[in-house]
Amino acid sequence: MPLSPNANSVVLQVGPLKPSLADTLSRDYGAHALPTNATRSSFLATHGDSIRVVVTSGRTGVDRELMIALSNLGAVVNFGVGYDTTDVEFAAQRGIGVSNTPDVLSDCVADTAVGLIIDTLRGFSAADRYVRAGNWTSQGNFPLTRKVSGARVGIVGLGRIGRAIAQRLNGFGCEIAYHNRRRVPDSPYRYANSVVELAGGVDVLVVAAAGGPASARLVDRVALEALGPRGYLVNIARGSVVDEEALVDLLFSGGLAGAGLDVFADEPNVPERLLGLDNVVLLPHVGSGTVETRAAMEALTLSNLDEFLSSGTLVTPVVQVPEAVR
Ligand code: 8YV
Repeated sequence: MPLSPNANSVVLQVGPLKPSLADTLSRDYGAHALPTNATRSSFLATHGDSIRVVVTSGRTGVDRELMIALSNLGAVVNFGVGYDTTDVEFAAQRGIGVSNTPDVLSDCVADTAVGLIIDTLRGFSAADRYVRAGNWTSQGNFPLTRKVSGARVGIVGLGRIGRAIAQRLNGFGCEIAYHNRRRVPDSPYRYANSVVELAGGVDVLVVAAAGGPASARLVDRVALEALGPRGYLVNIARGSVVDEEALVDLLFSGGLAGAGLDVFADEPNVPERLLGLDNVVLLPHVGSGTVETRAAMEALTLSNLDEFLSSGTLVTPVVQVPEAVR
């Protein structure tokens, strides 16, 4: 029997979610959805103290203010691997667990990175536009592009997704180097001590580092200048990791050869100046966006929710619920 929404429910949806997940939360858990309009404060005054778990996504997350308003919150269950919109430090201080959906999306996000590398270096999207505009018949052959196989690729962030990207690029005979907060002990790839050092020695710089305050503008103007006029930037992580203004300036002035971007600093807004550039491939944050992967992310989100409701713990925690409050 549909329970939506149950006055006694302890589950709260924050922000938009995959429709089937939102339906399940409302039907099977009687979940409330946090209003985004003027009724938000009265909703929080009425239900705030009874909510035990929030289900949200990387797009929305739970900030400090909302954690305070939900005085008995025990867990934030995040649909997505990235959780930079949730204040995890504050959650940890308050004994609130946080989970994400790692591993299940690494293949698709890595596939997207490789797709962007190929598209950006070979200019396939631009070539497609060329055909559609009738330029092949009126102007002749498309200009020559840049070879992918054997390219030198630098990966910023050698976590699960970074490693999956490297694994794929091995098949292209690419020379791979990386920079990471810490050197990865068992890694066969060359380690660079800084992003600038990495950028200075590669043809393509791929950003695969987690977002959040610690990585904000990690790829700064100096790093982009080190990548240089023959270098390409690919970002499948978070827009915040790159100095977007510097990126746009350099793409415009010829200071970079091109870029493949799935993520932006202020989604869904894309810097207007990029829209007219043919050496830039722009995607609307679709890295994990396949039927199979989104279903796996949904299943893992629900596993975390069920585990929290039944045992007070999380299956894939970023911050585990402390034993004292389970
Ligand atoms: C999703 C993502 O688009 O997992 C992430 O961190 O960025 C993507 O997989 C997003 O989380 C869905 O809201």
